[in-house]
Amino acid sequence: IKEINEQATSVKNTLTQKDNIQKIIDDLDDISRICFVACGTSYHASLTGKYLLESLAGIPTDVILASEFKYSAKTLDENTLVIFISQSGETADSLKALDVANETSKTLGIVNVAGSSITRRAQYVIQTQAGPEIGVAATKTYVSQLTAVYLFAALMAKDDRLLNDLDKVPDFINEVLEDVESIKAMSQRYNYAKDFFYLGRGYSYPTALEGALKLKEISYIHGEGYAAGELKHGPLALIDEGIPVVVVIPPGDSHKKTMSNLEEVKSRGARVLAFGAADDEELAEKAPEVFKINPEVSEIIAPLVYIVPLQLLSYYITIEKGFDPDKPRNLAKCVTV
Ligand code: F1P
Repeated sequence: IKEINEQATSVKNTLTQKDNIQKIIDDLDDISRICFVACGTSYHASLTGKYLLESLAGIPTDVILASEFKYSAKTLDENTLVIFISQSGETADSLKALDVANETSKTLGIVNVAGSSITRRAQYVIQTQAGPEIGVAATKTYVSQLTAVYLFAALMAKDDRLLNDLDKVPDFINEVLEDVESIKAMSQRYNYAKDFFYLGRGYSYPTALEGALKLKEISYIHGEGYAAGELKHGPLALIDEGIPVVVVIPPGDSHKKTMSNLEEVKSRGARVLAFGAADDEELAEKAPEVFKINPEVSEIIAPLVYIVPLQLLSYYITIEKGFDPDKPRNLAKCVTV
């Protein structure tokens, strides 16, 4: 919980890397493709990076799980930038992939632990500024990775508006943290569940995946994140009476379609927990349970803010169930084999 509560500071501190990131970008020419490689939570930060780089800068971007990297290695060339996102900088699969990528391509590490192997072996490094993270489940390092990725994409795209909006993120995060009692109350109503679904569209899809991962990692409840538009291609079959469905629904382009997905699951008896804008009247009317977030948090910056209540939800459900959120079974902070 200490690390969850430090997230506004982690974002603020990582925003100081803007000039360093600009220098890296100035040095990188002839990049025609970007390829992210990562594991776990860092993979979800990478997915957000893909959405940002493709939609803002128009650069074709792939996201590859480090453990599956070898199948893509032959597609790399000197105009590919391979970005390794890793909290520890020591994850074995990422290191193996980095050695391969270094042979053909430019490589950049976005890493939290200073002096770690990835920071030594990658050609460029962005150091996230979250400070040491002890909790096995990544929280403040995730928002720091996202901050670095947002800065990188906004600078690549020369998007001054997004750069300005990023400065407001620490305050938005603190507002969420001040409303912790609402999340505690929510956790008491849902800790009975054996399965949870998380739905999000566009920028909110990686948030759904990361929210579900946090739940699995520390509470041992089965949580599955889906792109809301994929619902009717399979997962809808699993929506049953009483099943909790977290819907990440910030204001913006995706809102209308996500709302129709919300109604679809509700009509099948799901218990909807919506995370949306405080002034969203339609949402207040249609969802029985809404966690309210500042309406100024647009869809594009939502991943940096909306993940915080989902982390808190997992944390309090875990406490309710009597488990230790800092020592999840079967998990290591860093996977070195
Ligand atoms: C990747 C990761 C973490 C997760 C767990 C195991 O590590 O999947 O996201 O929390 O501790 O490893 P890293 O490459 O980001 O250090």
